[in-house]
Order: sequence, then C-alpha cells, then structure tokens
Amino acid sequence: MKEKILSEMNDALMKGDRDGVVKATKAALDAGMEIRTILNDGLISAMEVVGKKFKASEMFIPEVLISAKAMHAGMALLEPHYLKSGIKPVGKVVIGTVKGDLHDIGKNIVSMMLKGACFQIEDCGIDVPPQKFVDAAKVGDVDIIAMSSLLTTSMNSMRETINALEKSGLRDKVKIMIGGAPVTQEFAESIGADCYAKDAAVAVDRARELLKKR
Ligand code: B12
Repeated sequence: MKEKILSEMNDALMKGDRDGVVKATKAALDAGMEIRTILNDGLISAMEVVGKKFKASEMFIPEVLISAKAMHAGMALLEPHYLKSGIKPVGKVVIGTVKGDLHDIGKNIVSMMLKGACFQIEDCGIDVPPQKFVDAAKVGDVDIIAMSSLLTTSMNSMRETINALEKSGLRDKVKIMIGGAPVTQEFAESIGADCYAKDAAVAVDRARELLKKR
C-alpha cells in the first residue's frame, strides 16, 4: 500500500502531474507515512530521475519546470507538518539562492527542515545579489547566512557574498553555511564559509553546531 502510494507519487512527479502529486501526497499523509519518507522517497527521488533525464536530453526545460511545480505543490502539503508552533526560535537564518541562479527546490527543503527544527527563517528567495544578503544580515539577530547554488556558474556569487559581508563589517557577526548540488566541502573552505552540508537533514545538524560556536 505504502509502496504503491510512493510509486504513484514518483510517476506523477516525473510526468509533471501536479494533481497526481497532490493526491498521492495526501494519500501518504492519510496513511500515516513519515514526512521524511514522503519527502525523500516520494518527491526527492523522483526529482533525481528528472535530473538524470534532463542531463541525458530525455526531458527538456519546460517539462522539468512542470515537474518542479508539481514538487512545490507536494512540499506545500508537507510543510505544515514540519512546523512546531508556539516554540521560541533557537536561532535566525537568512537563506537564499545566490545571484544568477533560479533553482529553489533544495533551498526550500532546507528552509522547511530548519523551520521544523525551530529556526526562524528569513527567505530572500532566488537570484539574490550579495548586497541583499548583507542588508538582510543587518536586521535582527541573524545567526546564520545560508546560501544555495545549483549552477557551477553561480557558485562564485557565494564568494562575492562573503566578500561583501566582510566589506560591510558583518562577517564576524554571522556564520555562513552553503550547499547545493555542485558545492563541496573543499569549495566551502576555499571561499571561507563556516560550513557545508550535503542535504537538508545534515544542514539542520550543521546549523545547530554553528549556533554552539557563536
Ligand atoms: C529542477 C531543475 C531546474 C528547474 C528549476 C525549478 C526550481 N523552481 O527550482 C528549471 C527548469 C527552472 C531549471 C533551469 C535551469 N537549469 Co536546472 N535543474 C533542475 C534539476 C533537474 C533538479 C534540481 C532540484 O531541484 N533537485 C532536487 C533538490 C531537492 O536537490 P538540490 O537542489 O540539490 O538540494 C539538496 C542539496 O543540494 C542541499 N542544498 C540545496 N541548497 C542548499 C543550501 C544550503 C544552505 C544547504 C546547507 C544545503 C542545500 O539540500 C537539498 C535537499 O536535500 C537539476 C538536476 C540535478 N541533478 O540537480 C538541474 C540542473 C541543476 N540545471 C542545470 C541547468 C544547466 C539549468 C539551466 C542553465 C538550463 C538552461 N539551459 O536554461 C537553467 C538555469 C536557470 C537559472 N539561471 O538558474 C544543470 C546545472 C549544470 C551545472 N553544473 O551548472 C543541472 C545539474 C542539470 C544538468 N545535469 O545539466 N532547472
């Protein structure tokens, strides 16, 4: 039964069938499946297949975009289950996809899981220029600046943002966490970020560790 729901969710997401994804996500929630299982085995795994097909030119941008929209619809149903209301935030994170980059699915998953771990999130969205991160870092007690990049061509915007934070005198006041498919630990070290996380679950652990270092 659970396998069938996940397989229907996978098929619907790969076809870009938004209603199918919504229906299967609701069915998975009704069946009492774990949110993490629905996210990892229903949505993310199907998006990985979409990525492979895109790379192999078996799928093209308009189809990938439709799958991404279907994925967002499924994630919107899962998000309320991550949120714990009425709990004091443990820290504040400013998050965004860096300049030149419009990919936001991974960033949104990281945001969602951090919210679930009681972090207050300020989401700057996509294509975020360095100055916007700097401005957001000035508002309230920001603990962590989290940057996402999915394109090798936008990774340098992470370095530029760190430079802009340094110039504005804010670098020592915040910790910097980066991630996204092409990003690596080595890259994080080379640009002076405080940490890298390979996925959203690790991002939550790393964010908690960064708070202890403040
Ligand atoms: C969906 C998608 C799109 C959608 C994006 C829709 C959206 N709203 O996001 C659309 C169709 C718009 C798109 C456009 C393009 N795309 Co695209 N896209 C993808 C695809 C298939 C999936 C990305 C995704 O959502 N994955 C699922 C999520 C869950 O995974 P994730 O993002 O990696 O996130 C996880 C981790 O990386 C991490 N993480 C992510 N962010 C952060 C941040 C922090 C702080 C931390 C700690 C962790 C973290 O946690 C996440 C959850 O666990 C990838 C293929 C791939 N394998 O990645 C290509 C891919 C990223 N795209 C690619 C390309 C080339 C493009 C285009 C340039 C195509 C074109 N010719 O126009 C444009 C660029 C537009 C732009 N300026 O950004 C290439 C990039 C190649 C490269 N090395 O640079 C890829 C790799 C495809 C490929 N193999 O060729 N794309």
